[in-house]
Amino acid sequence: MHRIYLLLLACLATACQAPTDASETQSPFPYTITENTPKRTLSAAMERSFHHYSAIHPRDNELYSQFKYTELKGLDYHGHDGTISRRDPSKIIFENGRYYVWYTRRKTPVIPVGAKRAHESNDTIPSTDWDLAEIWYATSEDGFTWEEQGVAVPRPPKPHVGWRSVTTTDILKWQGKYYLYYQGFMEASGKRGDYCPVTASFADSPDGPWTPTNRIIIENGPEGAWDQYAIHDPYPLVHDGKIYLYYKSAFNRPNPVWVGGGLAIADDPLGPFVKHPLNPVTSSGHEVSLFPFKEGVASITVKDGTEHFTIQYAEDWVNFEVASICELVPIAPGPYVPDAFTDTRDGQGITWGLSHFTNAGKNGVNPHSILARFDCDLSQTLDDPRMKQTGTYHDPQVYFRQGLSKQQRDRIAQETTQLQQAE
Ligand code: AAL
Repeated sequence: MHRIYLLLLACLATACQAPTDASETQSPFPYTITENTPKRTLSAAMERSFHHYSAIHPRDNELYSQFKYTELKGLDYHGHDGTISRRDPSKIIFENGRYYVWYTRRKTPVIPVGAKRAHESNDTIPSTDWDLAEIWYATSEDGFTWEEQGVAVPRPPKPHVGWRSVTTTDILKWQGKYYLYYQGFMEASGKRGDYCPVTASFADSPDGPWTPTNRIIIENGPEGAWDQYAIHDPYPLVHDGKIYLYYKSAFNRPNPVWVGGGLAIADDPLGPFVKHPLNPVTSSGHEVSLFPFKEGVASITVKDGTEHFTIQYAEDWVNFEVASICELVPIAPGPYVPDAFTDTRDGQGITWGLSHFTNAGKNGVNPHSILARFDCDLSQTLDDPRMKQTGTYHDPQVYFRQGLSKQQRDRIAQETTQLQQAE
């Protein structure tokens, strides 16, 4: 009996091994792909192409897109001297015949000193680009020219949550009322870290007036938890008759920092929000941006982590898989999501939104951020082949600007010297 078990185990082990050489058992991979091609023994890469992604060619992948950018008109940046900054745009909504967006606006007499010098900040000197900031809003008839309407949520007086800075907001429309969720800083960002909880304000109109709750809506995690310090980028959507609020936290310091996304769910816009036991539900990205797509939710995964610059998809709104790999992905995207609050089971996707650039000051001089518009085809309804191409060609200067440091040049010179000496 023992011998049979060993034989069975050997067969099982062989069958489970990834095929390394099927050449003697199958014809060469065909020039023209047919419906039979995916049935052959495939390499790992072709296995992913046929069985992981939704289409074998980016052109046919509804969750792949290029991104096109347009400079906005109508917003003043004081000559880009660094004293005015606009960043971290919310989702965009369409109400009263126009588009609305909310964002972090900093207007300070001097430029930020930087997180590392946060101890030098005070009531007028900001530590970071989002310190001493407020939530402002703007409207637009066409999505390209925007008119700043004014402050939506000012900084509240001490000791209310957000007295130091209110930043990085997003919008929820729920049963005819409007809610703004945002980071509420109680100390200058950078003093201990970029530490804050999330609070909220509500209004009967997108034009306000906004009533602050003056309380924490999404608590920091317990001591030792991944989200114990930072609850960033609150991003609400409506699903399954509830508010699905995604957020970001950064963890694992002082080891290599991880940026991950969490999910908190509530029946009422002001909570209580219950954090998902599988948090963090995303492993990469930075700012949080998602949209309902078909029966699930898709996420735009920005610049950090092993799966940065991907569009991801979770049919269950929790477990995300990479749906495509993209380039020039918008930073801090605030998309126009027509079905963000409709509790849809057939999310239509997105075609545009606003994002930001945090290096608007040239070469680090006068650091500040600007808002910009992005366009894409991550939509079931749009079919724009020009958005589905791969291979964006940049001016060579774009590459040359990512130059070697002095240390890297020295290392290369040393390697060359060692080669010459070894001859
Ligand atoms: C942004 C967001 C949060 C961070 C800072 C301002 O990109 O992730 O809002 O706190 O940077």
